[in-house]
Amino acid sequence: MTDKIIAADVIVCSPTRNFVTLKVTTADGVVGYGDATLNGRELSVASYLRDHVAPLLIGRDPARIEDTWQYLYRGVYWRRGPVTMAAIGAVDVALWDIKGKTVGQPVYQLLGGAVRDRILAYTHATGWETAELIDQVVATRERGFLAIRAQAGVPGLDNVYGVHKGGGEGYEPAGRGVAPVEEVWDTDAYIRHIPGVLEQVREHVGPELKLLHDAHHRLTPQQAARLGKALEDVDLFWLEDVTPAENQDVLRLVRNHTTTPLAIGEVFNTIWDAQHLITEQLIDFIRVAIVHAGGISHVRKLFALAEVYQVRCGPHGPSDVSPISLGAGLHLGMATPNFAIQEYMGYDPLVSEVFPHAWSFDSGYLTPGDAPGVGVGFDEVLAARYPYEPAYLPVARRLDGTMTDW
Ligand code: EZ4
Ligand code: CO
Repeated sequence: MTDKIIAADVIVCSPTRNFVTLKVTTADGVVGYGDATLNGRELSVASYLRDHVAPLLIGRDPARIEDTWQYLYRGVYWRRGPVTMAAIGAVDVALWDIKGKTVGQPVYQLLGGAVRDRILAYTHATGWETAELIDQVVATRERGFLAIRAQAGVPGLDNVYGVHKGGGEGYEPAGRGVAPVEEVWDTDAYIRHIPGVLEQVREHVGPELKLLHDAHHRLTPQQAARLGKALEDVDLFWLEDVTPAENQDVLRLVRNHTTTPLAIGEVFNTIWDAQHLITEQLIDFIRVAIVHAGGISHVRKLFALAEVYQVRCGPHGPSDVSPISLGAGLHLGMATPNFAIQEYMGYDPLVSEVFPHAWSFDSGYLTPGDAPGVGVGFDEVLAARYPYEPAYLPVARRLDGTMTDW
């Protein structure tokens, strides 16, 4: 039996990039950690937690995880949205961490136990030119990856989503500074170029390697249908975020024209954002991350809904989802039958020093480890040496200057 919560502290740090961490402490000294990072809006979530949530946690029973979730979600008139749900997600993960540490079990054991031995992971390969991309895909496969997301430059464009211009690994879209970088984007040029690139990658690596691609919300329904069709021979594991998913019915048009599997959901915050896409079977993979959709308690329900409709789970896992959320997602993945793959961009070594973790990557697969709780720590002293620095995702304009989806 754990004593009541006596402290809930929010720490914003920037070891190479910004992270928001919630630290919940119980009267008998058990500490749970949750991730509340929302790229480019970190301080909003920190304020939501500090000013509105932390005072409500003091004196609560940390064992009542679902009740606390309901209290923070249903008990507040203004619901949903990324800021609110990231804050609730951080509390939820911290309480699962405390429960696991209290009973001396890794969280996946509390979720019903393992349904698999390890979790397939994919990472990113990028190349401005096709030859460079092929080199990177091959080098990434040599690091053990069995599934790789391939993104390429587009002739005529200076910036392309997912492509690190310096070459090689380490694509990080958020740029430091008080305002976002502005990029110029042309979907027509992208669609003309990318099928040929991905065909060459497939030809080079052979049929077995799982290849993925992210269109990052930039196509019209018709363009999406056409791209999906053009990529069928590439045999993608998935094509991600073809259209901005607020307008969900358009996926029916895309579906009717292509068998390329569709993945969506990294910007979703609740089960209700994905309900229609899942029950209408308009997607093949749901991509919500633990941190952005209310934590383990809520994402577990979403994944269970997906299971009913043969939609599989492939959560968002960029470097702006902290090692705490990645760990929490791996525990859920171990216990979720319809979990397919985890995105794993990896972290700068400094990030792993600030967040020492029991989870690990080996030969294409991630495992959460058997440390009690989530199994990710937080070195507050080291973190304090890297204070918050403003940083933002880019914005994009079309060739004629109108704003478009980045
Ligand atoms: O743009 O994490 O699939 N991965 C992605 C990411 C997102 C960033 C946003 O913060 O689309 O690169
Ligand atoms: Co994406």
